[in-house]
Amino acid sequence: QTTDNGGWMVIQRRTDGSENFYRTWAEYQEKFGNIYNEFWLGLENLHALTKTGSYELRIELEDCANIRKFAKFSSFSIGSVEEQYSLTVSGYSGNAGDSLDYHNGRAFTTKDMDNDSRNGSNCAVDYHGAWWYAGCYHSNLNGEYLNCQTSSQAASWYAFHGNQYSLKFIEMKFRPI
Ligand SMILES: [Ca+2]
Repeated sequence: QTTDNGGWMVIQRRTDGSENFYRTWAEYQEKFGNIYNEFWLGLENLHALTKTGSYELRIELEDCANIRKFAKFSSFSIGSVEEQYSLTVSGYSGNAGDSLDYHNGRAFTTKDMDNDSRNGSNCAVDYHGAWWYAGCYHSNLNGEYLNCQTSSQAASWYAFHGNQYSLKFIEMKFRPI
C-alpha cells in the first residue's frame, strides 16, 4: 500500500494460489480471502467506494524471473449490480502494457452469471476466472494461479507474457485522486 506514495486500497492480490478464485457471482459480490495474502475486495464494496469521486487504478505484476511491471489508469470506477458491475477504466500509463482497455465498459461475468459477449459459452467457465470479459479477454487476473506455468486458464496479462502465462504475483489497488 506504500507504492507510488501510498494511500492505496487493495482490490485483489494473488501470491501463492492458497485461495480459490474460481467462485460464483454471489461470492464475487462480497469480500473473500485475507488482506495480508490472497484477497478480493468484493464488487459491492468496489461500487460503493467508486460511485462518487475520482479514482486511479494501479496493477502490479511479477513473473518468475522477478521482473515486476505495472499498469496505471488515471480513471477507474465500477458500476452497480443493475449494471452488472461494469468496468470504467481509461488513461493508461506504465510498463506492463494496456491489457485492460479491451475490457472497458464490459460487465462482470462469473461461472454462474454469463454477461460476456461470447455466444454459446461462458468465458468464466472456459478460462476458469471471473472478469469483465468481452469475448473473451486480454487479461484474466482472477484465473488460475499456476505459478508461471502455461495454461489457457492462467491468471494472465496479455501484454506481459501473453494470455497463457500464469503470473507469480498480481495486485490490483485504487486510490482517490
Ligand atoms: Ca456468453
